Amino acid sequence: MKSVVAVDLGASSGRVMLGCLNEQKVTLEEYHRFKNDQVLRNGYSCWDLELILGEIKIGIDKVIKSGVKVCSLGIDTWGVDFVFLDANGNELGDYVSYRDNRTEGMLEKIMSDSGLSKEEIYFESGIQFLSFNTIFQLKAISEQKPQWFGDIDKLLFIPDYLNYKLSGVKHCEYTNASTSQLLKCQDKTWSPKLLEACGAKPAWFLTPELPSQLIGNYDHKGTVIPVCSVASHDTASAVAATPLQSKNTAFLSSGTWSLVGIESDVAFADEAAYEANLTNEGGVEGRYRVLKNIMGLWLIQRFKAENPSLEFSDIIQLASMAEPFKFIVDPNDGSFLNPKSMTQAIRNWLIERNMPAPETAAEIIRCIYDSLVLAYDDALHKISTASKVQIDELRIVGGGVQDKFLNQLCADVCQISVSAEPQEASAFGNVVNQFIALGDIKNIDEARRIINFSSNVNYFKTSEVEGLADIKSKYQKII
Ligand code: ADP
Ligand code: LRH
Repeated sequence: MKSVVAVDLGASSGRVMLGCLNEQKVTLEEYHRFKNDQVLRNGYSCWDLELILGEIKIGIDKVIKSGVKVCSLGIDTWGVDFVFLDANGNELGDYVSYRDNRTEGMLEKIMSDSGLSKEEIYFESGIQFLSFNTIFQLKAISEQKPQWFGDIDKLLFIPDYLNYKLSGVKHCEYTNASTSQLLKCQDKTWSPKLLEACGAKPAWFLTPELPSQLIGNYDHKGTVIPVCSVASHDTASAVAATPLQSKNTAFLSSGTWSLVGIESDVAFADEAAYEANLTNEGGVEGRYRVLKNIMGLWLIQRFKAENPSLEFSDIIQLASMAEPFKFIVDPNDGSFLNPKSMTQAIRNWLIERNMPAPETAAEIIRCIYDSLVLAYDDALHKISTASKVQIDELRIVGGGVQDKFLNQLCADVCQISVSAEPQEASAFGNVVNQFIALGDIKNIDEARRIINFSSNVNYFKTSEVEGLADIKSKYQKII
């Protein structure tokens, strides 16, 4: 049996897991879990990276103390965010999170200053427009904090930065870098014109490299553990661990964000893909993750934070009691990205459009669930139309697989067969990427077979929803 440590940082929590490969079965054991809350620093919504690094070390320490021999460790995190280093390798500026509103209006500013059109940016990068992509964060800094640009030697994305803090090695991993909207989609190298458009210098960036590489060592009080660069975008690791049955199986990575998409050997970045705002993020083995970001269970998380007495089981029970499809919002509206109160944001969204608003907790929760699954259905249609790939099955992975009500609603509204598992998909993906680097698993196809064999898969068959066509056309009118 061989063991590796996977550090998986999601927007809601971080975990340190031990992954073991034993006779073609891979298992995960959680050693440490901690909350990941944003903090306000100098007026910015930031990640507490010092605390996160401390928690990662605590987790690794727990594994080492258990006496297990660890062959390597890997880190995956959310995308787009980064840290600047000066020539001495010291951090510059705050660790600002993608939920900070500093990027408002930056697409327009880039277009007017650089002369690039929205289409040109899309066709070059193949990446969907999300207000917080790295390209817009860099433009925001060049406008609002140009002094931060003065001393920059390197820009490291969060997982590369954490690897650097553990090993001292600066590296750039491709899947996370791809979320920046600064890479050329086809050749996977930095785009000089997109870098220039946001005021960044090519010298700040290291060459993006495919995952599954041992890059350095972490010396923990004399115990040396090799550091592996895995598919360091958490969604790339989650998709790597998704046992897709065929090219016609779509994935839904269901966590703080809901990422709905397909895996493809080719990118889709033409007119149709632009119209659908599809993204072509980097995947393992140089593949593409053709997907759409949906605001996801963040909506539930924020509602839950406002109602701390409610457990997830209470939330699911309340949802099942409320009248379905009575209140529907566009869950991807920017007003839900970081509102003070999610309840109020949902109510306001409807009131501002002269529509009746939910009153009770059950109605708010049901509104979130219904709106999310309608967004999944819309995304599946758009992806299928733009890629011309027929989608006949959906595999759900991530923390959301625990929500059987949501999985069933998804099968019913999308009218698609759903299978669900693994729950800790990003950690599994992280682990198998390491076993590939160590030579114990041949490739991702073999890894997926092992993961499927190791999981207790749940299946959700479609059932009929009364008036579904009308409900879907109502959704199309409001988005
Ligand atoms: P991330 O990695 O983005 O932090 P996760 O993949 O851990 O997110 O998923 C978190 C989500 O999983 C929560 O927001 C919640 O909706 C869902 N979840 C977590 N625990 C439960 C549970 N016991 N029952 C139902 N849903 C759950
Ligand atoms: C999910 C995720 C997603 C986006 C967002 C910023 O955790 O990585 O794929 O990139 O966070």
